[in-house]
Amino acid sequence: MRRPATALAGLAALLAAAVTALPAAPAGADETELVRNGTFDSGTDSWWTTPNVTAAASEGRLCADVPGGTANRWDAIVGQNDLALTAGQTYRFAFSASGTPAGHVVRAVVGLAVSPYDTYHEVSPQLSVSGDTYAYTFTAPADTARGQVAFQVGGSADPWRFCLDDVSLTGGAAPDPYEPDTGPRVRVNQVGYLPDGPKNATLVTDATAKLPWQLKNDAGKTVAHGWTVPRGLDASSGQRVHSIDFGHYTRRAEGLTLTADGETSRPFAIGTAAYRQLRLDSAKYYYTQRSGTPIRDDLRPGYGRPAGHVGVAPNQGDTAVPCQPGVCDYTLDVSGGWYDAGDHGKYVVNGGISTWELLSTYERSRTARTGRPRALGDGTLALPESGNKVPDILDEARWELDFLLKMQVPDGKPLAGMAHHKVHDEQWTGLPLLPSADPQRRELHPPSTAATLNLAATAAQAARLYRPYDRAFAAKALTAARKAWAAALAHPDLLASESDGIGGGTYADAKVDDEFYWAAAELYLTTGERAFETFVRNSPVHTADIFGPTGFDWARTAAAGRLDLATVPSRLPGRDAVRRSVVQGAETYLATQRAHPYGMPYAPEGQVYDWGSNHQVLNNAVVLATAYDLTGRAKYRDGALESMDYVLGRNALNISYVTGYGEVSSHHQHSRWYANQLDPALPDPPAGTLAGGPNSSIQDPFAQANLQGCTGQFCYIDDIQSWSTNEHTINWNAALARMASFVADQT
Ligand code: 9MR
Repeated sequence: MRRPATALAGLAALLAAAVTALPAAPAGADETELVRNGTFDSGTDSWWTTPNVTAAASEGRLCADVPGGTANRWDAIVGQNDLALTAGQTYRFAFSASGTPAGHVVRAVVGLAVSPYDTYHEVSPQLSVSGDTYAYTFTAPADTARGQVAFQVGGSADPWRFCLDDVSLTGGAAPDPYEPDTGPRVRVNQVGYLPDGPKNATLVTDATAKLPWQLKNDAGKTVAHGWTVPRGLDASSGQRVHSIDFGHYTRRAEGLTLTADGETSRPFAIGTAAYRQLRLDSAKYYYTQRSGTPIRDDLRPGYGRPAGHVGVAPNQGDTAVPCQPGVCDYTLDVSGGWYDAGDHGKYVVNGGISTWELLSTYERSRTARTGRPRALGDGTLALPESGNKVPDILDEARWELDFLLKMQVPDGKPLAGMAHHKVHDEQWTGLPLLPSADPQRRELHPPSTAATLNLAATAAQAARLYRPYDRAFAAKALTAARKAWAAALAHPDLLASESDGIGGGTYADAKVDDEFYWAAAELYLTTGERAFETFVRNSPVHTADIFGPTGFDWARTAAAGRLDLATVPSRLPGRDAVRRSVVQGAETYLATQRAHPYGMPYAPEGQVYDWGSNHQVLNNAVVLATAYDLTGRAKYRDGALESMDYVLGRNALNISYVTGYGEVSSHHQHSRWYANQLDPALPDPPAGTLAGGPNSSIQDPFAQANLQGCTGQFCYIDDIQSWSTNEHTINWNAALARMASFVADQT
């Protein structure tokens, strides 16, 4: 029997349909069948559909006529609600399905029928006309009486016919514990080592005595050999390991491998080409994150898509966005900018540090001895603006800067000069969802001091860097920066709310003395004015030890100011002490790295890895790289280079965290539009996309189901559902771009 049609479509229909009595079966009892009438022997009893789907029993199956012309998978659904699931219990989920004509995809989901619609397990097989049987096991991450199986069949331009049979969900299935496939026990930088750079690897072994190793060329001939160094138990992985140093071998080659303890590493190169490409790819990442413009397929083959959030239905933004109720009485055109990550949100806090790190990549190319300003110059990144005689890296950063300026509260309005903290959807949207297909209402969130200072800092930095190319823009940016600075001084404690996290991330930051310091530093470096100098020198942040284990990020921005004060020419009194403080910070990271058998300059207290730990590793490497720029001492350069090894494969999981780099690399990053894992018609993230990486707090249900009890480096899973370990973001990729550029400059 078909459930009576509800008025709402999409997610709302899931909610509306979740109103029948609870089943009597005890939650998660062994081998209990939870699905009612899964064989359709009593017609379509217990099953519901969205109003646009016509379903009926046909030859002992359920067959549904699915309309064409819907945008999202969840715009057409066949489902069953009120399934009781038990946290930690393993379930077997099985069904048979067919699709006519061939090639259609069903997104089969077990998850919550009610907000926040968490997905506990999902698959998206492509259906055949004759039909196939599918079976999976998964572990429920939470207790619920409001579980659901849903077969999402929307998103097709043309109508088609979907048939379903033998749907089953049974508890008590044999647990299927997640075991990462970590491949050979010899762990290397799968991308490569610089000919004259350090070359280190890690061997996982229980052997207590040193072991021989061989470096082999692509013909299998040994070209170098030596002995491992036993390192004992590694706290970051819980493994027993040895380290291998083959730095004395300096000949360029492809397809090298390292053999020890009967295992042979994944292949790698000694050379430089990959880093020149990584410099470009990590920066090209930003074009495909652009909002407010179509992504041109001729510039990014396979990635073309319509403009997102330009006021064209079903989008409700971003050309005239209202505030959250009660926050303001105006609308703003905040179109443009980059999407923050795999979501459709745009955040000034985080946009700021991301822009800074790209701009600082460019600025370093002009101030550092090994810098090469033309490497990211005009014509290097295949942008729509390429050929305009402005360095491409500045063109790309400008896309975000223009957005940041639009987020400033207009003159004459309350809090004029402050910046709205963020703009995003009213509710979280599901995956996959192209930006242009997002139907949610967009809202501006209250201005915050942190956002205002992010704007002040980056606009001030922009004012000095764009001046040779666009004087009018440089002047506009400086005016906005001064205005933001004055507004922040007048409202020094408008903090974004920790609880404002519906439909978008909070990016709440309770401590803004570091943002004040950073903004003052950028304003000083651009203007040389006494007031900013005084603010910088009087700030306790100026002399504080800011290079701790977890370094810097969107919330801890003091280093952005400190690194720029150390490297950008100025007459700052006491500048030598500033430079020394950066070198001291680098010494700390060097010490961490030397003690670390995986060569990481990152060892958080208790091995509690941060959200986005990969970029923490890279930002600590930025401090090492800057110490090299300041002193010319090789040990800092080598420390910075060795830090890349971890991110590119010398790690406990034997994975390169950069898409398309290394034999095995992350490619299922959480994203609404690089959602190939869920929809074969969509691409994986582009080459050069950094995954967030191990996160000990595993906040998402998928990671919780698979990684419970994980140690440090193991708290990662390359699955699109794991938003807390495997997202990609503009701030993380900025750290990669900054380091890729440094490494490429050492060639
Ligand atoms: O990277 C952010 C991390 O440091 C925070 O702890 C977390 C919770 O606020 O949010 C992360 O940022 C996410 C943002 O809020 C929304 N877009 C995706 C970001 C990466 O997951």
